[in-house]
Amino acid sequence: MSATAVGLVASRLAVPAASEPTALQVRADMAGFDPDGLTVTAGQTVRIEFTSLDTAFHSDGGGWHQLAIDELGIDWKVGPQSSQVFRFRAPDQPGTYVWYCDICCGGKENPTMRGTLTVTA
Ligand SMILES: [Cu+2]
Repeated sequence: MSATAVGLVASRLAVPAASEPTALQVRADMAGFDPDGLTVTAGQTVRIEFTSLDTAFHSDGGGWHQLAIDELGIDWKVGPQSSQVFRFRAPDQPGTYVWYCDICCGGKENPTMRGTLTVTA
């Protein structure tokens, strides 16, 4: 590892490192999702590592965040400053699906805590 890489790692100590860098990365904090959109191919098995950047000291949700897509039966939750890799099979039909977090920030009606999954042919 080069000195530059070590410096980058040290400057990002507050952010949990991805445990599976080859998975699609989605991070959540009180400001929303990063990124707030993903594109996957229809019928593919997709791995998403979902990370909460917030600490347990948040009064609004205790640092937990959710990524839910009702139409696909997805309801993933991660605890404060932790991550988990989830797998799902993208639907066969191309389309767009809105995901949301219903834990914090006023819940699923808050447009900040939303993202879009795009399924392409
Ligand atoms: Cu949230």
